[in-house]
Amino acid sequence: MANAAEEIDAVVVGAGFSGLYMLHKLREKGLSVKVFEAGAGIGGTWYWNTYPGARCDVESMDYSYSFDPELEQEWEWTEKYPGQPEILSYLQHVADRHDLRKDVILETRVTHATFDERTSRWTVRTDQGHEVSAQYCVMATGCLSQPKFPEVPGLETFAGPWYHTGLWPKEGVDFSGRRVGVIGTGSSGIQVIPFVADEAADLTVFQRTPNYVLASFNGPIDQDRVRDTKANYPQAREAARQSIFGIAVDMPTQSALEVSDEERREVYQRGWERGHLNAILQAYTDLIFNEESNETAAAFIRDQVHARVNDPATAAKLEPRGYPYGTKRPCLDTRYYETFNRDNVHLVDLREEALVEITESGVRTTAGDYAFDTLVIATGFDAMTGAIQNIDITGKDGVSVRDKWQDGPDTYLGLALAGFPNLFVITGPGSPSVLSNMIVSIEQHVEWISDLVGYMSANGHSVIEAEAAAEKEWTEHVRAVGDMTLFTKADSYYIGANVPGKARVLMPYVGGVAGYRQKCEEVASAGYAGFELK
Ligand code: FAD
Ligand code: N01
Repeated sequence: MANAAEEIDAVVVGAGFSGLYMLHKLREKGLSVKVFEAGAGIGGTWYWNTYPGARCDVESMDYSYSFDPELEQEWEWTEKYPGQPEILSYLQHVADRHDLRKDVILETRVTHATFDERTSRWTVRTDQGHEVSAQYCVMATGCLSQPKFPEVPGLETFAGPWYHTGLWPKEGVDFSGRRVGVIGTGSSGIQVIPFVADEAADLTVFQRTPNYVLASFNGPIDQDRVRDTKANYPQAREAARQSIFGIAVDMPTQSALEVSDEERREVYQRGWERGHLNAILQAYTDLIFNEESNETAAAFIRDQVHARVNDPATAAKLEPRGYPYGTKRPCLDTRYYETFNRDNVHLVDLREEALVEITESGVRTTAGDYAFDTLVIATGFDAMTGAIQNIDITGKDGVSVRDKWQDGPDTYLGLALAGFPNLFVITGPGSPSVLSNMIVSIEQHVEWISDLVGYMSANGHSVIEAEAAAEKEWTEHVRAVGDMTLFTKADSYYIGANVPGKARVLMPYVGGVAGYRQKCEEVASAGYAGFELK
């Protein structure tokens, strides 16, 4: 345990991709750093989400750090889309390679961070009794790290075991011979369901909103792709940085409505066969802006559901409808739809019979009771703001982040908050964040923050704070760009709709990774325009 009020240069909260790289970069600048991590291991998302089937849906060659050129040459990914164990062992390897573990304090949750206006330092306290005073405080707390539970009563009364996908037990779960209920059909649900179905005697899936699920065509990594990428990694990384979603794709030039039905279908079919998150979404210029265009892609995906599910009535329930394609996070699957062809798998449509409560014996809907031995809760996360608001963060004038964000998370560039000097957020609301390949966004934020720290010490500054006017202007820009798209048409976690009472505001910046990056670079080269430095 650290000494009381130990003085260090920086505290980083969280030891996932963000926190580990932030530690590395701040150390390079000569800072003393401590990382606090609530989990018993490093890895963040890839430490917590150990449910069977957990994997990434950005290709492994792209979902990896670019900062260590030797590492990206040496590391051998085995699959097109790596599974959770492989990503976790990659992160563990990075931590060992850069000797990061010695500054990470595990099983320790930060509870309070308080800015002292007299000393211009942050006092950070943990649930293990640490009290640390630091010049900088970086929230690397993750956008999808605060689990969210179903809003119906009774989970605590359920007699059998239950498991949230984001808090999965490390020893695994044996479903054999059990009657299992799964609530939720987002990315986590669609990944875990086929594996539960393999083992369970009987599986019932409770679906509220059907998702647009594309086939991943996952498999052993293509060695030609590995050779090509490794031969051109700097260019490939730069192409990702200069893209919209942090994944390089050929940019479309036409509207979906400019081409014939036949041509469009061929393009969607080719996109489908690539097994790639954005191959269809970025096939035309206007799929995310124009409902009529979007519907052409949505209809194509619905047809694929019918092609994969034998029972037409079940396929009809699984068809994504009622919101534009891409406005909730689309999914890539392995065997998801085919799972509904099994005799031991049943689908309950919660739009026909709403969830009422969880009982001692199972799940009650408006249509009746379902009995289970085990429940899997795949209801997602209080995304983007949940983990930050879970900490008592108090800035100038005693204002807390919780108060400040009551009507939505205002930030400057998704990186800083007016009234909270020397506090930074990695992939915060107002940055591309969850709408991007997050490793590209994480690296950009970490490097921007560490450059800023270098600039401050080179210029004799010790305090930096986002100006309220710059924050307001950026927040308005984020919302204005969002309003040009279809993103606000779906009840997604992007707009906070999955958490009752949360402000309904589009949180990630939809202006694209490349444009956003340019804006951050312009701010830095103008001597950190929009910030006050002291
Ligand atoms: P995290 O990995 O979430 O790490 C944050 C850490 O902070 C956690 O370990 C948490 O315990 C810790 N923490 C939070 N609050 C506190 C506190 N108060 N005190 C101490 N510690 C705290 N993104 C993609 O781009 N592509 C993908 O394919 C993809 N797949 C995903 C699959 C799953 C199952 C999930 C859940 C997310 C996925 N993501 C994906 C998003 C993923 O979260 C990011 O890619 C990335 O791993 C985030 O890294 P991070 O370090 O920012 O946050
Ligand atoms: O969470 P989600 P997730 N009653 O919010 C349902 C990343 N990720 O953990 O849509 C009944 O997407 C909810 O229904 P609805 C990725 O960024 C990536 O699956 O709100 N149902 C939905 O079906 C992803 O987007 C991978 O109507 C309730 C589900 O639960 C993010 O993490 C894998 C309910 C929640 O879906 C989160 O994914 C896993 C209620 N009260 C995660 N509350 C990859 O493949 C919620 N639901 C890369």
